[in-house]
Amino acid sequence: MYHVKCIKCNTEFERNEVIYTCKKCGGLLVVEYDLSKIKLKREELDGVPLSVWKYRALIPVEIDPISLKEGGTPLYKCDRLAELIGIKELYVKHEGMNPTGSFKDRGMTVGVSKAIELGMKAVACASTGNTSASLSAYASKAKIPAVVLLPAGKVALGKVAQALMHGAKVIGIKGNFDDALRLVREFCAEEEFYLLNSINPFRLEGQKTIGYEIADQLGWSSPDRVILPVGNAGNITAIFKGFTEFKDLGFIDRVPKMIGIQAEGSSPVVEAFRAKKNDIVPESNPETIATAIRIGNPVNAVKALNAIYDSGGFADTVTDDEIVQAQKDLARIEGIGVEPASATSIAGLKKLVDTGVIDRDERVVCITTGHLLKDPEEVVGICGEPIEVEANIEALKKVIFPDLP
Ligand code: AN7
Repeated sequence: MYHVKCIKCNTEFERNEVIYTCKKCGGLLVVEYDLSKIKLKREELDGVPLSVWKYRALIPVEIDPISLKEGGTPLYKCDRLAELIGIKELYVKHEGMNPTGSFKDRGMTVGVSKAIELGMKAVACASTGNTSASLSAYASKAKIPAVVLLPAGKVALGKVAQALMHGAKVIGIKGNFDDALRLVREFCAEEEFYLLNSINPFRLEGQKTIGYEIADQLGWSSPDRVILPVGNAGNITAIFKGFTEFKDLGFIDRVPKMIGIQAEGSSPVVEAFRAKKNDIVPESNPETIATAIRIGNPVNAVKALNAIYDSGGFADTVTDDEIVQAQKDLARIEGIGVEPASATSIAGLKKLVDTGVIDRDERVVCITTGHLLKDPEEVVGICGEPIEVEANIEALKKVIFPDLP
C-alpha cells in the first residue's frame, strides 16, 4: 500500500529499512501511498471522533500504536480577531492542545510506534524544545530510553522541564539547533538509536493529519489558505501532503495555499522563496524570541518550498515585536494561549492582509503549534512580574483602583 521513496532520484526503499535519507543520492525520503488501493470512504469517517488514529488507513504503522491520545485539537472560529485584522473568516487550529502541548505529538505517536515496529530499542532527537518534550513522553509510554540534544541555554523552560520529568537523557550542546541536529544524525548513524527528527519521513505521516483534520472539521472543505510557522520545515510539508492526499482520494476538491512564516532573524526558507529558488542558503547565526523556530539550516527546506510553490502559496517574515503583539492579541482577544513561534502565524496573517497579499474575503486557518505554558520566561519578560501587596483590603483596592483617592 505504501513505500519509501527518494524525492530527488525516485529510488524506492524497503519500507522496513532503517534509513533517513536516500542511500544513493542523499535526497529526502517520503512515504508514498498507492491511493488507488485505499478502500477508505469519506462516509466511514463521518461521526468518528477526531484523533490521529481516526485516519489509520492512511498511516504507515502496522502494530498497535503507542498513543497518548493525540490530535483532535480545536478549530476555533475567531471572529473578533478576524475583525481586528480585517478579514472575513479566520480559524485557529490550536495544536497546543495535544498531550505534551505541541503538534509534535502527532509525529511522535507515529514515529515511536514505527521505532517499536522496526525493533529499535532506543530513540534520539535534536530539538529546539518541543520535539524533545514529545519524544521523551512517547518513549516513556513505549518503555524505551530517549536521548535528546538541545542547544544549551536556548530552549524554553517548560520544554526542558517536560523532557527532564519524562526521564530522557537531556544534553545541552554548546552550539545552536543545527549543530545539535548534525551531531544526533552522526550519533544515530553509528549507534542503534532511532532518529526522530522530521528528517524521518514517518514522523511527517503523523503530522499530515493536521491537514486531514482541518478538512474534516470544515465539513470536507478546504480553507483558502493555511498559515503556519516554519522552523525545520517539516510541518508545512506534512500538512500539504495531508490535503493533497485527501484531494487525490476525492474527499475535498482543492488544496489550500500553504503560507510559511519565519522570524526575521531566522528566515532561510523565506529568503529562498523571495529569490525564487528551490533550496536554501543556510544561516549560521539565526536569532529570534521564538526559540522554537531558531533554525538556520532546515532539513526539510526543499520539501517545504515545493509545498509552497505547488500550492500557489507564499512565505514571509515577521519581526519579534510583531510576534509578541500577535501573541498578546490572540491571548487577550480570543483567550487562546500560544508560545511565540505559534504567534508567527497570526503576525504573518496580519502582515499579508495589510500588504494585500491576502484578500479580505478569504477563509484562512492559522495553525498555532505550541501552548503558552511552554515558555513562561518569555511571558514574564514581556508582561512583567505580578504586583505584590500587603494582605489587607486597603492595599488590595489601591492596586485594583489606582485612580481612587
Ligand atoms: C511551536 O522542537 O524543531 O517547521 O526541535 O516547536 O516542522 O520544524 C520545533 C519546531 C513551529 C516549526 N512551532 O515546525 C523542535 C522543533 C513550534 C515548534 C515549529 C516548531 P517545523
